[in-house]
Amino acid sequence: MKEAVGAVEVPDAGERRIMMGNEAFARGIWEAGARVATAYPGTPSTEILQNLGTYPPEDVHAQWATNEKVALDVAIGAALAGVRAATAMKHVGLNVASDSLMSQSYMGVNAGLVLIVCDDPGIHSSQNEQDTRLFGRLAQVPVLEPSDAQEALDLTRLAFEISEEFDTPVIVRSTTRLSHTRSPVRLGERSKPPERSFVNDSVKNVALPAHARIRHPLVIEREARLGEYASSPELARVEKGTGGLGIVTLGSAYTYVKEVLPEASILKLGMPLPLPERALREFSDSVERVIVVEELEPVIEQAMCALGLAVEGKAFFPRTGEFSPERVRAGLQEAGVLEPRPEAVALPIDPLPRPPVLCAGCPHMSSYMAMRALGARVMGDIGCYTLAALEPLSAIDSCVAMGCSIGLAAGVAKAGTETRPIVATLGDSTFLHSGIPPLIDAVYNQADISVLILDNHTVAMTGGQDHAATGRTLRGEPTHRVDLEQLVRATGVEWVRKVDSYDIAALYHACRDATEYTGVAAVLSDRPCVLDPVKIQGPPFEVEAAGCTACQACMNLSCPAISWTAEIMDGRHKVEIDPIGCMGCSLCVQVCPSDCIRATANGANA
Ligand SMILES: Cc1ncc(C[n+]2csc(CCOP(=O)(O)OP(=O)(O)O)c2C)c(N)n1
Repeated sequence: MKEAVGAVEVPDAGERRIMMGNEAFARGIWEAGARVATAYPGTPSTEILQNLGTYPPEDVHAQWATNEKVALDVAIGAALAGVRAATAMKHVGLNVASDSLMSQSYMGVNAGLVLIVCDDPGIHSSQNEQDTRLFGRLAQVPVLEPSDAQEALDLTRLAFEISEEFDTPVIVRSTTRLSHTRSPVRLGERSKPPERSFVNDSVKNVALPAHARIRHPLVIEREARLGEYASSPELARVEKGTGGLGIVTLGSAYTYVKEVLPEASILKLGMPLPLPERALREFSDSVERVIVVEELEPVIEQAMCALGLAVEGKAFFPRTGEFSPERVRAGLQEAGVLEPRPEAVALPIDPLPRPPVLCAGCPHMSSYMAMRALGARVMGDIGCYTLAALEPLSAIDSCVAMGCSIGLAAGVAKAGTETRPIVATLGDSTFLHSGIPPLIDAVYNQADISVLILDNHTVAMTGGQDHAATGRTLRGEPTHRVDLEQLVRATGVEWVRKVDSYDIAALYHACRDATEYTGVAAVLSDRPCVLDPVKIQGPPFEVEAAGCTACQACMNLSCPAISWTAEIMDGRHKVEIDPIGCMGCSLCVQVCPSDCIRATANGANA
């Protein structure tokens, strides 16, 4: 065992461990001898970098980036400078990083460069369920697709080898299911890749039109060689079964097929792109009927059709949502391959729906109370606060993708059709990620909007990571802290006010004044997230039932600690506060018109 800073241990080679997919990706990056790893958090990918941060810093430098493009650029720079480098992101993160990836594909690498991109079939915690394989095809780079944690480790290591051998960035595609489930893994040694240094090669390293014209044919030629490599038995594994049916599958879908149809002949693809044409043709020839079982888009199915191979797939399986053994079974039943099973006995359970809510004491609640009170047209953004779009706050009118709020607000303002005050709301991490260019744009183009930055000093949505305005690195070391107020002023915003998110009156007045200002005005609503670390202001509050008129003012905060009493008093349900859930933030006290919410007897809340 080797000690790492902030880490408990680095498990030895040869050990067998139960690992989450994301831990295995981290281990694979470390075992491959990578020296630089960088990411912007995003579910389901976040734990990869968090986990790498537990390996010795002298082995691998792990850091949070301000966004995915910056992360990829740092990794590209490290690879150009001669060390293996990795970046990890969620699927939509690749949209942000794609500008660099498209050119990097032409340039190739020096040392190995690997992108771990985690898709989210079923949209557990994302804004869409795009299929990263399509990006791989567009960028003409290889995509590897593991099925379990062992393959996550092994294929990550292999990805670095492929990257160097074929001079290309490599994508390893994961999904929520793989990233967040655990399976056994045999650990390996950390390899020592050959030492390299920066190679002076302008045609290769500088993306100029004249150079790109030379490089593009090489990319196409590389694609053909990679397709042949993808057909090798290690990456296109045939598992001979009985009968004339052949299933082509990959990723998590492979494990479901094995569960519901263990006797079928299977072609398991470890590297679906570039297309393993030879392996697909040979497999098709060896069976009577081919069905492709792939999550999301029919990438393999359509490619096989284009090769003129007889194939079925999405006629039986959906293009949306996450697969499961039940879904795969249902598809195979529809294809007439499996007999219908007797109806499952439904359990007599009717679980209460639990929609996601803001936490008790969440500092974002007051900001959206202020928005409602102002009757503002609110362009939202992506973070915990997107939940304010739901009842009872219902205070966000639109939200597209990270960093879009300010641009959307400016567009609404320029349309000239809106009579309400126009406000963009976004969190501190989102502002740093992609909110700065649109703020500069709004000032430059004299948009008449207000910008409300919800500064809770963390990336709460993905579990409380640090960023450039927290003053701490990924490994928790102190570093420069970006001053958001100064940053906002530097873009040219002259009207800026910073208020405590827990002071509803001050927040409301600041937002009202901002909306009355002509031009871009900014309010920083400032209060650390209650969960990072848990900050309990004081003992909980309670309601004096006699004074409660059930007016719902406190209910509208959407605080999960506030609910109706079960019993009826004076002819109505009254409000009660769960003393375990209450964080003592006092927001409900501030909005109660009857003044009937008090600190509990042993408390000292004011
Ligand atoms: C391009 C992209 N990258 C990452 C994510 C994952 N993600 C969603 S919101 C968010 C940031 C939230 O932080 P912040 O804006 O500070 O708001 P908070 O959740 O702390 O309230 C992240 C990283 C995403 N949805 N899209």
